[in-house]
Amino acid sequence: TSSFPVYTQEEVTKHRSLEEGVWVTYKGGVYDITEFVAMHPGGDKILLAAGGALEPFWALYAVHGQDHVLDILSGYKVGELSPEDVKQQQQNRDTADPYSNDPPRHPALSVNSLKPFNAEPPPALLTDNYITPSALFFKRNHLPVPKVDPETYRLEIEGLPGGPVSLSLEELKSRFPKHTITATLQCAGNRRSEMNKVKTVKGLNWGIAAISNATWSGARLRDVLLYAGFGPEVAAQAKHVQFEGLDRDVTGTVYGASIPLNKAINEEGDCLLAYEMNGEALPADHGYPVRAVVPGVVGARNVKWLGKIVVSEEESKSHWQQNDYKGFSPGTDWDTVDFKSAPAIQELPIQSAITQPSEGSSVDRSMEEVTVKGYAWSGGGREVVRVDVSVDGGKTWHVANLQNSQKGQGPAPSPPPGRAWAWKLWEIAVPLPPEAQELEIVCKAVDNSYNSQPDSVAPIWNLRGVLSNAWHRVKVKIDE
Ligand code: MTE
Ligand code: MO
Repeated sequence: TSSFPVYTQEEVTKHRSLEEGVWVTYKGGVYDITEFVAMHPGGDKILLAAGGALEPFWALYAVHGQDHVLDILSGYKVGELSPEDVKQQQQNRDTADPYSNDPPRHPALSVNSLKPFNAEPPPALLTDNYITPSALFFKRNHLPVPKVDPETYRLEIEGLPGGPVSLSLEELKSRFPKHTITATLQCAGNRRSEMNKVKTVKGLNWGIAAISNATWSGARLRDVLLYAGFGPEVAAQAKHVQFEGLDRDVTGTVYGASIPLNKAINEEGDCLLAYEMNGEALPADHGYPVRAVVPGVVGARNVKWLGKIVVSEEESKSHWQQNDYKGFSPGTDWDTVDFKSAPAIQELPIQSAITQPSEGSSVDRSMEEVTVKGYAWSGGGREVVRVDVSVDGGKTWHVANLQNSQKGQGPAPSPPPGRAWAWKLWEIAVPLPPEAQELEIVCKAVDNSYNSQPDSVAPIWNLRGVLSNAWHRVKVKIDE
């Protein structure tokens, strides 16, 4: 039994402003979060829940439903919700799960968050195939998967002199040549868990597999923009191409991002409005029926369930372009961070990681060598030219063998300069050092601009845990 007063929903509903107080309910409790909202810039999103239940919001942003948030909330408890109202809420909830349209997923995925769905494949599976099977491709959704009817789907294109243009899926497929590229997508938060070990960061705790490689087919973004009226007079003014998704939050805000105009319009940019992934229609989780594929650029700009393209002098105004997916100094904290002061991440830095063996596993001394496998990739179309592997923590190094195609198919021809969009898998057998009882396996990659990875995490730590690309290290025991 609790000592808190009991409130009806009607009473709670009266508190929905900073002046009247901001009350919310959560699991039958009533909370006065006025102080919390006033203290937290951006906490105003929570005002939308004011006077009502937090649950539908946490269903949308389940990643916030973490223990520390519950701890914070408990400090603001002022009462209990009346039992009749609790029952009513439960009934509403059962019929209003915004995630009820989400597709089934492969059980092998390791799930970081269910609602929205975020998951990565087990590292050892990741590098079994040069092309990641779509079911195992990492999935990064900020919102529920929208239901899109291919018959009524329209892609709107705005910001060009002839006025808005609207294309059906059929038109997108039939009016423009179909172009196919192999491109790796990587989330800005890949390997965030390693930053978390240095000092807590905000975001999904990704391991090393928020990266995958697929073939993508569709219309060239360039062809579609030219068709829609892009010309020299636009080029003189516009600087960005904005994308809007059809996925939306409870307030109707859609996912959005933008890329530089040059990347979108350049013949060698290879940007696609993709309707196929690995030779099949895009799966629901990957943007059915159409997504932007912006090769060499951070996952966040590869907008899924693409509904609108806007050619503009300005970047996307979306939260994810303006106030997220930016890098900062290790010295910048949540009190001092100014998101306006840093550019939005576009091209990603050089990256590599070890997928085999796994941390804490062991190798048998009688094997005499250890086989190490992994992936390497760089942003901006820069080609990985070398991967160095050490089994003694970085004292001595060996050069790994690079693979740029599916095994058994022979090496693919080298991509044209500046257009290496796909990762390389690598592998090497290193002799076991005679005296060692434990190995510290390390990898680092080099791209054709001779960019290399930093040796440790701390100097690149940042509060959002993005751009985590230090040498990857894995400790393995030797069984005598
Ligand atoms: N597009 C929409 N419409 N909504 C999203 O939540 N997530 C972005 C991007 N495009 C997202 C989106 C992010 S952060 C990443 S890393 C990639 O999609 C992930 O693509 P995938 O799920 O196909 O791997
Ligand atoms: Mo991402």
